[in-house]
Amino acid sequence: MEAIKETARKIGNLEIKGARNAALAAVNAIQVFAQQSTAEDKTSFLAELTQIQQLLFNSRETEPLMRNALSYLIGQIQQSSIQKVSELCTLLSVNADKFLYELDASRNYAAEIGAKCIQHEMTIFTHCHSSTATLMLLKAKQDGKNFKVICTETRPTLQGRITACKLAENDIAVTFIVDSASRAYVSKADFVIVGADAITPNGNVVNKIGTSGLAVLAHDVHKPFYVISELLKLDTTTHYNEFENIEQRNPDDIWKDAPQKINVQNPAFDVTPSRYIHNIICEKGLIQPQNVLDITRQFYPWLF
Ligand code: RUB
Repeated sequence: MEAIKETARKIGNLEIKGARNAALAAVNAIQVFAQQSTAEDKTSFLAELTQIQQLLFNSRETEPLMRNALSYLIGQIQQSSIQKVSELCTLLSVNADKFLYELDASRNYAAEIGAKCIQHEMTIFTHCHSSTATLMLLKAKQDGKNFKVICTETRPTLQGRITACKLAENDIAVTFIVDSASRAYVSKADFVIVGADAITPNGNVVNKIGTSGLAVLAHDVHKPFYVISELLKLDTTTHYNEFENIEQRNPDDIWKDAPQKINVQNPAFDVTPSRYIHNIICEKGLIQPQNVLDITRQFYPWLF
């Protein structure tokens, strides 16, 4: 349980960043836990898994990929006719490996499809650090495309630097700007690409704070705004128009020791309405955001 608490702590305090990395860490943690479980029967094994699931869920509010991954793995244990704990542990481990393999394949497909949207001499604008959007840019480079990227620093925790360094290491020309310079630079770009933390059933996208403003800017200057994401970031808990919970982070990230009378707020994410999103680039191709629910239901029926 200590290792699980440590993973939850790292996800919560952003030592582990990004939706995908949080999900991978959570799946790895539950896999390791299962191998060490001392539960004597299926009921107590499931009780342990539920406790772990809650701990990890609570580490980050806005991470449906992590929630979907854990719910899938625990659901498979619940539905299994196996009773012996050692066999259930093997089942969980095998399913976790398979899940991670398929998640990787989904990200690769999406990145390959996205890379095809990049033409020679284009300028692409991105925000924050999405491992999926970065992979798409790297694949375009591997395909021999010559293009430039404009990247925001992404206040307050500056994940844009991770993106900029990864691109520069791979000889992609990168221009780094403060977030407030975005308006001038979006108009120089051919399109905007961002990742996603969550997609709601009506096709809205939750991503790093500042994303929705960029989408409105892109719309204003008639530039396509794309989101790249695995379909498993769909958040079915917002199915009946409930609002996505937006994680509030530590105000110290913005202004450490601010005068007490100042109310410093640090929302981690914002919601981009589907009407501003040109396409979601996912493992099944370029889709209209409004179709995300039907397509996800078709390929991942277990999510519903
Ligand atoms: C990261 C962020 C990323 C998404 C998608 O924010 O908003 O765009 O998580 O990333 P934070 P990926 O660093 O605060 O978690 O494509 O890697 O899943």
